[in-house]
Amino acid sequence: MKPTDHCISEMILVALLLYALAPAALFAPAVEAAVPEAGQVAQVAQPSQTVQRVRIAAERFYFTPSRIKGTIVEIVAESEDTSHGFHIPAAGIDALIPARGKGELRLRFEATQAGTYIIECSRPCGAGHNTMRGVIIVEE
Ligand SMILES: [Cu+2]
Repeated sequence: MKPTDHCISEMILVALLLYALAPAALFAPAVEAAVPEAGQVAQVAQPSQTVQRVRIAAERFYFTPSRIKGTIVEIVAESEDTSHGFHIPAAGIDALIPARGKGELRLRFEATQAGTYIIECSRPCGAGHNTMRGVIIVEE
């Protein structure tokens, strides 16, 4: 046996030992991250079908963020002051965002076509109520 042969067989042995002793996680496929957690909706392959999850703060007279992108959007909205409305006329959605400390609104927006969907406050909340707006932008 030549010295190099000896070296190579030793290296193979070391590699096998490392493989056997290493935690299984090191060799587990990275696919696990793509598995939806409980309660999460499985995503369809097309990027336009990706589920966006957005937390919105409503406060006289703003939605923050007020500009949201996505075809399917899971919204959790909470008020920082009085109750507000969450109205998307083009999607037939009109829901109440309870006053601060009284809970949150959860809803799912699912666009059937691309476009800009206006969000407006639908509960009179003060002098700037009519300017309390936002948009959901749905790209093709
Ligand atoms: Cu309002």
